Amino acid sequence: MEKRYNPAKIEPKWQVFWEKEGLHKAPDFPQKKFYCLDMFPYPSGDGLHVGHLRGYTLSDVYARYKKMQGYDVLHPMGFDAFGLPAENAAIKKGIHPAINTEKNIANIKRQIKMLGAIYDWNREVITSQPDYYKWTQWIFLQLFKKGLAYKKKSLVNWCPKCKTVLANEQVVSSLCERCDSEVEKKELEQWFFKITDYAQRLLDDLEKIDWPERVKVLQRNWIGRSEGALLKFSLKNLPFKVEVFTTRPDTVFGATYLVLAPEHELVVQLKEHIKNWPDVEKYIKRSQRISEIERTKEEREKTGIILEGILAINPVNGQEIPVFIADYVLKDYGTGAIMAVPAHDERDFDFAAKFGLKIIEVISKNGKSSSSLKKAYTQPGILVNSGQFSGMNSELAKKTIVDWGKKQGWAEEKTWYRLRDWLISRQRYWGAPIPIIYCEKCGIVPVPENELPVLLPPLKDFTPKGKPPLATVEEFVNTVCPQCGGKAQREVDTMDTFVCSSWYYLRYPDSKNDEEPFSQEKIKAWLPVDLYVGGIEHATMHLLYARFITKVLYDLGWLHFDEPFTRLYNIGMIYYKGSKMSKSRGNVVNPDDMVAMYGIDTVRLYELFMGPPNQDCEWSDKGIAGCFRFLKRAYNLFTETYKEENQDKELEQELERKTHILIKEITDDIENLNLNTAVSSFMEFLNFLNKVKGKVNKKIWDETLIIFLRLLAPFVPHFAEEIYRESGGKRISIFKETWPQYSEDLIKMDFVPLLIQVNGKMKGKIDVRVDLKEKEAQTLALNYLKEKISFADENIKKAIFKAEKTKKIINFVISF
Ligand code: ANZ
Ligand code: ZN
Repeated sequence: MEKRYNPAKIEPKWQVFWEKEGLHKAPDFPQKKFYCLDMFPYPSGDGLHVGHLRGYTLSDVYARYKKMQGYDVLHPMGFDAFGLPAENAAIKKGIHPAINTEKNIANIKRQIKMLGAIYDWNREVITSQPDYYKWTQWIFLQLFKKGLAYKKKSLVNWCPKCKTVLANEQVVSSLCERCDSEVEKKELEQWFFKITDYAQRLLDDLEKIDWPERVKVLQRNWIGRSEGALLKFSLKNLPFKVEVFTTRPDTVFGATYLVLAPEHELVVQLKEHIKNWPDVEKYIKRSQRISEIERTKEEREKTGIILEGILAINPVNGQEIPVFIADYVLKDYGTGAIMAVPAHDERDFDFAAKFGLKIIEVISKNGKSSSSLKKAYTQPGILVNSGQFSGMNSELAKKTIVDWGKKQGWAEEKTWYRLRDWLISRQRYWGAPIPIIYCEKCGIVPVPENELPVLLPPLKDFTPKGKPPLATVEEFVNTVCPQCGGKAQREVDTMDTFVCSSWYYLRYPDSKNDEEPFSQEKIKAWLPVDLYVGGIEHATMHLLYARFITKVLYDLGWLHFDEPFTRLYNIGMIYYKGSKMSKSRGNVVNPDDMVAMYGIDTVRLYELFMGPPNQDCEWSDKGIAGCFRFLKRAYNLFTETYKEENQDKELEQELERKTHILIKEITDDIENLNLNTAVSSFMEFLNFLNKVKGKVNKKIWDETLIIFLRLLAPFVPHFAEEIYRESGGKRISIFKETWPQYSEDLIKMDFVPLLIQVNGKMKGKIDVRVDLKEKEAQTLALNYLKEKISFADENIKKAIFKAEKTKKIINFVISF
């Protein structure tokens, strides 16, 4: 064995060995399975920085730990290779996206392999390859057959200069991200997936899964369930009705005007009755240029225009009220029209104040009406100025008024979801072609499954030019109808890459299957995913789409489960020199450099040691050097020959106890993914070992080191393998050894439960050491709370800590 710790010699050697021995291969049919998944990267040209490796290190520790516990572990990796970033990068460089993507994949794969993680590369999936996107197209067809994929005209962002549709993310304060021209709205036919059919299930089933509460909150808000009512207002002397969606039917007596979205169909239908049409038309044009986010900002100055000559009738009291169009009302939410109640809605209040409209108070705190309102009162209360309903509590009035309106035919209950159908078509080149054919006789015809994949044609010029790039390839477009054999044309749009990534976790267990997307037996053997690790930025889109596609395939009988990811863990971001680490900010730490300097085991250890893995952390050059020193010292301890000096029986006992405490701490920390505290425990333990060195019997010493090494193995696998094998380990690899067990008896008095409370209410319990100090208790409890419930440090007023003999209690007093 080398005298000095020399990672440059050790690490490549074991990586080659593991690969040669096939130690990372997952069986097709496991005995006891654990599926550990990372969010796969998209092959960016910038390569990975140390921030990306944080999650991959964490999942690898967990996967290796599970392996040592006797599980068969599936830990796969792949590339999310289609999509805009890849295409834009390729356009910029003037390299074809296929070539550019391949090059980037090679580089990122090299970097990931550097980590020495137990990925089973035999199962790799690359979404831009035909053997994968064939099945993405197959999934599209399943949805199409079920009526869950449909085509509809929809308003999209259109850049008149680049002549292309832009995603919302490409519109920066209503300008095109690339050329800075004003973005317009244009109506185009688009493909959608009907995710709205699953809104309620997507909401309900959040209860079934072990996910961070903040992700659940984000999904709940994104789905946005609102309970309310549809109310119909007639127009005076006209055969039209305006239907509005409201969550506050209790305020209908205070509705003093109506507002339609500028794009509402009725506006054009009313054209000949609108006396100020030219001005109205101008306003409509202008509002088309403003993004939805802009339009709904609370603080934005309200704009709008009255529809002269049009009056609506409030069904509750027959009052005639004016009708406006205004851009704070959105076309795609509710019915695209509202009853405005300025006394109880802030936006309506601002609007009414600006246009001098009537403000009628109908809800008051105490049941007495006040002389003048200075701002909208949005709380519940008692009805006033509301005819026979005055005096009623507003919650009860919601139901009572709707029941009354139901009998008279102008009201009905309605639950509205903010979630919209998923727009999946892109007028772009670098994506999976949508497998649809248009026949003059038969209309929309799906490509037969046995003709998949519809191959993406090789294209030299794929820059967007006003029509989708695929429309320029005649051999691609012109085809025959699979139904009647007549002339037909192919769909020229491609799919959103989120479709590719919505099902990739189903492909890994059977990634080479050419007959089916996956065999059901292999899926039964491996899924659902037991642990899914990735960034919080995917809280809504990707994670919601994946849940949706899983549910659809479950309903179709392809899957035996309807939630894909049993446990989710979010990795925090890495900051460096004060800001988020990124190529564009120029503050990137390249893992290649770090590996050259310290070796990968040090990098791995530091990635974990930096701080709680689910929180943002600052990279520190000193910190990583400290981890390197730890490994050097540990290496010396493991490799030097042990000399027994004077034996101390008491120390021997203490060492044994401390070792068992360490086993428990590391096991619990890995289970809870508190890997930073695990690394601290290793460091403390090493200090203790150095203190007792020579004073304990060699047998005890050796046994202790064996345990220590096994506990370290998932964290620093090359280091552990080197020492294990070079000091005569019996098995082919330390990862074939078992995970150490602790004796409850030995550590009994060392752990007590820490009860975690918020405002006196129990929120959870964790085991902690008897000698835990107040500050550590606070940190541990805070981490726990952040993971389990949404919890912000700012709200903490104080923390009260109590240490008793058999338990400890920490109570956070918070205010909102
Ligand atoms: C009358 C009213 C009175 C309202 C009141 C609120 C307070 P959530 O909870 O987010 O679903 N609304 C409905 N459709 C809209 C649209 N297309 N664009 C903009 N606003 C719209 O919000 C529902 C409320 O948002 C509805 O209830 C409606 O205003 C408004 F004291 O109706 B309300
Ligand atoms: Zn046909």
